Amino acid sequence: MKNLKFSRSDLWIWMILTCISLPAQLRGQTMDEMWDNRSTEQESNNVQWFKDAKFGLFIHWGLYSHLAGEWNGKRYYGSGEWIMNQAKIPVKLYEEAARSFNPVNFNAEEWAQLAKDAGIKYVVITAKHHEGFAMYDSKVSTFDIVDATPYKKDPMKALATAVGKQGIPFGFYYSQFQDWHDPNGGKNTWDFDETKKDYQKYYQEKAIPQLKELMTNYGPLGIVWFDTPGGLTKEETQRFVDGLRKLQPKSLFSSRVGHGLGDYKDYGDSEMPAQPIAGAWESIYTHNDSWGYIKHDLNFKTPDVIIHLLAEAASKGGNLMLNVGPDGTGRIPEYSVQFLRETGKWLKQNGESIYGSTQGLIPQQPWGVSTSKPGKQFLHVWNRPLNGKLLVPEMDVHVTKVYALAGGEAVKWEKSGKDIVIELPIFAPNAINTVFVVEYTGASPRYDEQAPVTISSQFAANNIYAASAQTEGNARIESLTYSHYYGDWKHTTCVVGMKDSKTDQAIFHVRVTEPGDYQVVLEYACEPGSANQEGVLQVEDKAFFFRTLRTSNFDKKYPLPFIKHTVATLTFDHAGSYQLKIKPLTGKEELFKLKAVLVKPVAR
Ligand code: JFZ
Repeated sequence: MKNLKFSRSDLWIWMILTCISLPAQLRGQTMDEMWDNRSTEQESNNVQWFKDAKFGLFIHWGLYSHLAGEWNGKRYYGSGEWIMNQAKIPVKLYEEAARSFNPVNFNAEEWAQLAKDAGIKYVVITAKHHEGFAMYDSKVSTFDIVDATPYKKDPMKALATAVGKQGIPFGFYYSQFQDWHDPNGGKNTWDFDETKKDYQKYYQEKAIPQLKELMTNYGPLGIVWFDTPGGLTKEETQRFVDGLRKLQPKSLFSSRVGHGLGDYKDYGDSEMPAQPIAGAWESIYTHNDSWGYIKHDLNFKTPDVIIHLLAEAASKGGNLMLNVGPDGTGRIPEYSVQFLRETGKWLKQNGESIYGSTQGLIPQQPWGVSTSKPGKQFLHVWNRPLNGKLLVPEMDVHVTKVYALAGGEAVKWEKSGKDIVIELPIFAPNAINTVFVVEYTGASPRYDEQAPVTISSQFAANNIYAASAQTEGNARIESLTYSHYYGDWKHTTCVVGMKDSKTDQAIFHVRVTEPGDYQVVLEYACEPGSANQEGVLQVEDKAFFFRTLRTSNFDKKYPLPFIKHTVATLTFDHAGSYQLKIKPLTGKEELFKLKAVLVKPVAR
């Protein structure tokens, strides 16, 4: 450890922490406690800029980027920033890797310009990830980019300055508990004995002093993005937060500071809530499948996927923070640069429908999603109805005009009962997301969580997602988490727990806009122990029987494959409301994990 000059605030913060009495190892949080997914207890009073920002850029850049997903000639998959853990690389060897980390291609102004061009409204970069390596000039540890590498400069200082010049709020990610380099940091079980660790020593001698450096020496921070909390009780976390807040009172702390003490809520990695969520929250997504750079991970989300994710998050009242993983030379991958720029072009024309918006007034429709501003409803259309008539259901307002956001061309519309029907102009069928604006006067209609799901013959498929189910008995809606490789988390919301034919069922309330013949497809995962069980789909007085087909066991360390199983061809005799009821008939095990019901018009 370097000789530390202690200022009054250092001592003050340590005084707070030294009153902590219990041995650290008695305080370890469980994995579930660590992934604090509860909403935060209080919303900071300066969170409005964050709620309006909508689109952030996450940057995972560390010594792991230099390893690029390879170690000792072996390729690793999943989260590149976890390679030290995955390969159980001893600290000594990991320190040696730093000697060849020299990001000479890093250009802070280029990164800041890319953020600007992409329509990014805040930037968060990893100052110290779980590997324990500081990407900035730390006086607390020599395991940092200035002392341990030939680069010898502080890229965080350059980036904070360049991003600030673009007028974009800047923040640091800091892993406050996991530190695989420090003998008292969390979760290095291959070099150190977890039972002998003194987490408080780690907080007092590394985490707190480094956070103090970051919150003192890099200008105003919009965000401090904590991650994987551990080793502290709620009271200790409160003191930790109170101590740090003194340094940057306006900075927002992510919910992963732990114990619900953040200023806004972060969802799990690459997780989107199924329904609109009140308050300030953020969905974070990798651009490919890894946060940190992996040279052989080229599964980059294309601009349409990015723009749909952004619109979906905004339609539910939240933000999307999309990650890029620069390589060990300091270059952001070319596809990330290109696809971010294309997203920025879309935002240049349609940003009014995203920035400063709030959740949509109607749930997701077969054509897309909606976002709101006072007196305006923005319709994000990415599935064009075959007949060119866009149904905006149950939007009972006094419409004053309807127009295309890009270009402002007025479009024909009519009121039909409580619905609005818009004559869509011809627009490029491959348009990623065409936004139409419905301007209206009078009170905004309330969002109806129970609104029926629209089924229309004008779309090749109408998706009824599990989150819209009314569940009875043991049936419940759950977000299932799983990965493909390692730490590359995926989440799917399903109806689970249906096993008792007498009590359990999922009911989907739908509104069919055109009578006719349709096929019903159940999309589900089915464990081998649940296979070959009978279930039934009931629509009015008709019953459609099916027997479950096995997919695989559910294990969060492996992919969770879903099957699309056509169980019925049926006729809706009239337009209007129906209930689709799904329940188990025979068997004692859970019927299946139902992801969605797809209703497809019979093509003629
Ligand atoms: C953490 C890190 O371990 C990971 O490397 C990356 O930095 C990511 C953004 O954050 O991973 C997590 C943290 C929380 C959850 C899942 C993965 N969670 O709450 O489910």
